[in-house]
Amino acid sequence: MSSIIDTVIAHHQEHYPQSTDCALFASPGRINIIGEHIDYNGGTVLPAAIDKHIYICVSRNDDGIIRFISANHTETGEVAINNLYSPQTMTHAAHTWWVYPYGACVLSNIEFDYGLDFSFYSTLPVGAGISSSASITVGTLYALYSLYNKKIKNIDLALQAQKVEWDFAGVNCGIMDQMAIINGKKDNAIMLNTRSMDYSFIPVDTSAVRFVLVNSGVKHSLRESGYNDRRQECERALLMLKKAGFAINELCDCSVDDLIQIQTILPQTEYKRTCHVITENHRVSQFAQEIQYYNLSKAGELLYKSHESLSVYYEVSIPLIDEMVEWASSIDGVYGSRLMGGGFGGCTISMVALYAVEHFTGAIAQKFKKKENRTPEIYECSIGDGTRRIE
Ligand code: GAF
Repeated sequence: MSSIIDTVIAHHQEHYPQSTDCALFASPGRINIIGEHIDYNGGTVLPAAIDKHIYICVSRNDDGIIRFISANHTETGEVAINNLYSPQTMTHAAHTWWVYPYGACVLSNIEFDYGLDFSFYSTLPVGAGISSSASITVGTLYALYSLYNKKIKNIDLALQAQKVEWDFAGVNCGIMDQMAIINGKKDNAIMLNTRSMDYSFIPVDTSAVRFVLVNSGVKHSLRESGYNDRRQECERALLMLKKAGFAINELCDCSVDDLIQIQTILPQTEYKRTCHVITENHRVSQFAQEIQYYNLSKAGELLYKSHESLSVYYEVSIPLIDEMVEWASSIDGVYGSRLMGGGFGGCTISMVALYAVEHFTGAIAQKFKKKENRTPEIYECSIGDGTRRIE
């Protein structure tokens, strides 16, 4: 840890040589073990924070300007504290990486009485579906509240970060990523009911299994992908079902048994989306049970089923990711594998027996290289703590 801290602080001081004292925060990315595209349908999801982070270093300045620089982007951003809300800045920021920390500054409602120099340093790959945007937003909000000594509940901070995505980045995302990032706990997944926002921790036995991500290298952007379309399709399906007499508030209020009737009501596209949502919600509770009793093969089967549903019914996969899941299923020691996150690219997540991790990474890389003529990035994830201050 200490070498990364030194690197991050050195990076900050190199760009802000006048800074004497800086506060340092770490905000993790997240994996989602199961429960995809149901966090905006009132479903229960099972994500976890991981040991890859965006580091946020911040120091005060006397020029009344908030600056954003990043080791991972050449473009820099700045805005005067007395001009934070200017429509020009909002429009300009919308297409830059610093839209997230900027949106966090605006929505935090903090009355800035001095400027701030922010620097970001990421060990989280961007566009891989491991939530770098939620990580930077939650991390910036956390840093701001900490600097200004303001108390905020984790849930309220998560909701503010979600609103940054909605209002500043144009992505109508659910609440899973923000809640996983702020509430993360080492070696535990978070079973989150996205309607009540209640959650409990589910221990993950890291001496038995590992979650391994393989990056397709196809960048996924929620803004440009069909993410918002999927959300609208679900909203349409919900309206139609309510009109047809279903006493429900969210699609996840329906049970798997309702699907026979639902098929007679909804047009094909809306039915397919609903079918994924309802069955995925059911799979999450099944998965939690199986994993609790160490039925790893049965739990893994549910991951394959989740993938099939995402691909066939929710239509958010791409041929390369379908192939990657297929390859994973042919490798010894793999319990299950599926597309992870919003889809249309990004990573697969595979649940692999600890003894087989090395074999898995070698074998999948070989298959990938043979097909794509390039070596994929592979991340062996440890489950870690949520956003925190480190110095
Ligand atoms: C993205 C979104 F940000 C989440 O809210 C969630 O909907 C996920 O895609 C799909 O499960 O990560």
